[in-house]
Amino acid sequence: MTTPHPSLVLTDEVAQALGDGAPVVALESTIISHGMPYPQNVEMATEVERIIRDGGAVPATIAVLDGRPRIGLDAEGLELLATSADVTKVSVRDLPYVIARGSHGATTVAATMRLASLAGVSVFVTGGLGGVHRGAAQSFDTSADLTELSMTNVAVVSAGVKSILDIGLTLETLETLGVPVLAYQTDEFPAFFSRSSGHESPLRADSAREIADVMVAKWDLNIAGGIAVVNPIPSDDEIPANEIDGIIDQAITDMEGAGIHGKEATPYLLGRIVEITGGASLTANIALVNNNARLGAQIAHEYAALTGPA
Ligand code: PSU
Ligand code: MN
Repeated sequence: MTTPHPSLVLTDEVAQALGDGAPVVALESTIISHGMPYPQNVEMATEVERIIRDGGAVPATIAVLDGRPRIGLDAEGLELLATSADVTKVSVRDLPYVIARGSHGATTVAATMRLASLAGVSVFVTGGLGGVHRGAAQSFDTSADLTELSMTNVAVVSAGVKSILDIGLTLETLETLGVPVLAYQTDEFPAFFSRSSGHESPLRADSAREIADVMVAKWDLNIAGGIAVVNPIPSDDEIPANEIDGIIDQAITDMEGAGIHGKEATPYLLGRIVEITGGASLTANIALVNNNARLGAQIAHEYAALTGPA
């Protein structure tokens, strides 16, 4: 096993599981603080941890509290992330700053991957990845999540990317960066709210064991970087592309009208979509995160079985 970096604060449960080589699943916190309204955010965070435990793995929600990177949180920590206005959105570039100032930060996919890797956690469950924004040829807005996937050895389970992004350009960029994209039990790359994006997935996997095999093969060859596992939202929960697309277009128009850009763009769009759909997008978002948690626990299980105890 990797000895966790000494600057990290692990819960006893996570430290014990990592020491035993038992399955651990990392979870991000931007989705809690900047991705969903209260109280659904803390309910989602609590439920996801329960699903991971039911799946026989230990959940490790990651954030920075009082300047300390935390690997695993208690109920009080989750509540603080869900309610406090003092929690900033933290991608990798922001980590040194919140740590140096002793403040609170909710970690994005990129920052969560980096801290998970420093702790020795190889599987991470989230809702949606960041990617290449529409209009990126002008704005250059490409999420640091993609850069991080190119260099940090963590498998990230998501429901794909939503069409607030340019899905085609996101897939092109992942190819350039050498990131395997494995669609779970489908040939198509999923579009978060909908199972269908119109883009074929580069690769497909039909079981958690097949995904764990790819993790082992990649890192055994010292090919640095993550693996994007994309798991389509369950059919019963999906919002069909033809319904959500117009809503997303509207949210982007509203964002441009409000002059919002940079790190505020994604949180604004997520919030606006919840407003326009009258909460339906939030229900779908929670369902897909839960679905990803079930798969993530299985992958962590298979990976631990292949890599053995410490
Ligand atoms: N997409 C979602 N929900 C989210 C995010 C993205 O559907 O909560 C969050 C994740 O934390 C992701 C971050 O890592 O937004 C990407 O932000 P940016 O585009 O600023 O890199
Ligand atoms: Mn951005």
